[in-house]
Amino acid sequence: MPPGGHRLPPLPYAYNALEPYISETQLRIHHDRHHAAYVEGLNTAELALVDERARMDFSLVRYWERELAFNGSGHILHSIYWTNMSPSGGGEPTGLVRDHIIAHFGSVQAFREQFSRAALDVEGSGWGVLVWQPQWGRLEILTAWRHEDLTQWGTIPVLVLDVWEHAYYLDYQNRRADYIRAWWNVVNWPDVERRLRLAMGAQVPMQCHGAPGHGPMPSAPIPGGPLPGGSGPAEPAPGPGIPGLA
Ligand code: MN3
Repeated sequence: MPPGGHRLPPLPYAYNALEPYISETQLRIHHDRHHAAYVEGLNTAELALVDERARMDFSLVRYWERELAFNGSGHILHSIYWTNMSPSGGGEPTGLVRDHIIAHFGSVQAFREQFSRAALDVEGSGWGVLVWQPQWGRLEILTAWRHEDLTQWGTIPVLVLDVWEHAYYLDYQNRRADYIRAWWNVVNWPDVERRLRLAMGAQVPMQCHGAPGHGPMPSAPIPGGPLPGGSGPAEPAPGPGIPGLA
């Protein structure tokens, strides 16, 4: 992906496909205007930094780095948000997602309530985000202010909920709790599982074992391996180097 080459991904369903939970008008404005603006902002920031490097003039680098973080994170989170929803969504998580939710949160109900409350309590504009943290080898719930604040480095989002007012105001006005309750009816759990499987193949080395000049890897297991006793197909065993993604 060259700098400035980002494009708005099309919605994976019709604009009216998530009704009655999210209206056609709401979805159209959110995708075609808001998400498009983040893609444009990301491209602009990247090209501005290309220009600063060419001129060796970094006088505006603080501004463009902030634009890069904000718009890049906005583009990524919205792209995940669309695929995390489906007209045939809702219901309960199964298989690998269910196993890992229960392993870390105790129960699907406890997870759902923590996630809903975390999203509800985001001050102003932000997100509820379920992440896989390769460092710890488990799921975690984070929130984001705007798109990029309050995150934890190295995490990989697998389920995201946009709680900016632009995501729900036309349908729910200021009733964020009603929007969150409705949103569970369109959650695309198979997409969450697909993302979790891909995320579990990732490695984000925090320590220097195995790096050039630092000696061999310790024999301790690397986070991100299969959940003992979990259902579903076994994950590929993590090893040195970058594992192939399923
Ligand atoms: Mn949004």
